[in-house]
Amino acid sequence: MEETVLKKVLTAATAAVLIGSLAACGGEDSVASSEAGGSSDTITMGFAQVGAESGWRTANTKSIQESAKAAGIELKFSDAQQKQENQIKAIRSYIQQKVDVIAFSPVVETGWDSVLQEAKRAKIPVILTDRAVDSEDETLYETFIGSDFVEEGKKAGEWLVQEVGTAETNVVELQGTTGAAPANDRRDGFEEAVSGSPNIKVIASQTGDFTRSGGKEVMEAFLKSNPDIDVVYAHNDDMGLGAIEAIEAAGKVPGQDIKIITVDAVKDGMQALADGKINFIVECSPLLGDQLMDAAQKVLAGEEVEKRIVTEETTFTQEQAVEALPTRKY
Ligand code: GYE
Repeated sequence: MEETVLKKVLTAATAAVLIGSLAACGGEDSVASSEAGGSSDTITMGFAQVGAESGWRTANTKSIQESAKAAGIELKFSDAQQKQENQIKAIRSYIQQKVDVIAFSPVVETGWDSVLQEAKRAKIPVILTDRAVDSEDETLYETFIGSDFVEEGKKAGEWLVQEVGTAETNVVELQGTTGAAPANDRRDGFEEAVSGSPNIKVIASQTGDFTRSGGKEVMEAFLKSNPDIDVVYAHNDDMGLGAIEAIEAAGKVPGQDIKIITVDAVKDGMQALADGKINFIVECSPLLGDQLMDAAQKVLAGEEVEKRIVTEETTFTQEQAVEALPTRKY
């Protein structure tokens, strides 16, 4: 093919890709609508998401987008790629755009006061979903909708205490993102539950950043330096799934040679539980969209909302996972 012809073909192909991606941007699940600020009776919500680090997060994003659409709320959505500075930037831009309400899931617990004060000064109410901030000033947000992560950690620890009885048990812990509420609380709840069992020892603990690749990498290192691992406690399914890969690569059988406890109960985790590779999962529901839209509508109508809305959740054994899988929504 002649050079000029090739160039033309390539230009046409690039244009097609560009048009395709622009069309995708304007699609139904789109980030923003074109109407900044929304019309007077349409609520506009700016939502600053943590990232796309896990199956849980994907399900959570989908829930928020679907619920916004169903409630007729215009959603401006941003993904912070697990970086606090990106979330702060997104919140500032929502303030500038004068959205009606800001919602976000804070990647870490600390360091939010000044941006939340900016929102307050601009009279834009803020709703926290999924993760908490540790601010002492509770007037900086309207409500916090999400799970009780300490309780989740306790359920994981209580199952282990029951399971191993008095047997000497070495646990390695794959922690969530350093400084994140679910990482801090799931660690604390678990520690509390096993504190009366001196036979259960957490021999190593490190962050895997809530990702599958992080869980795999940390588990590989744990396996190299600790020959006697009995149990993995992973703060989410994805890190547990990464650990399974590392355990199998080391020639051991996950679920048998090394038992695995995780949190979340997303589809892939539940499948591994049903297959016998994970031993116990504590549920953490990502379906927070409806409650969030409901709270936003109430706040903007001047109605009372509870300062803390706790998500209901359960736990799953291998047998329960087999039963629950066919009707699982996420
Ligand atoms: O458990 C994990 C995700 O904040 C509860 O974040 C959420 C956690 C969830 O990455 O999978």
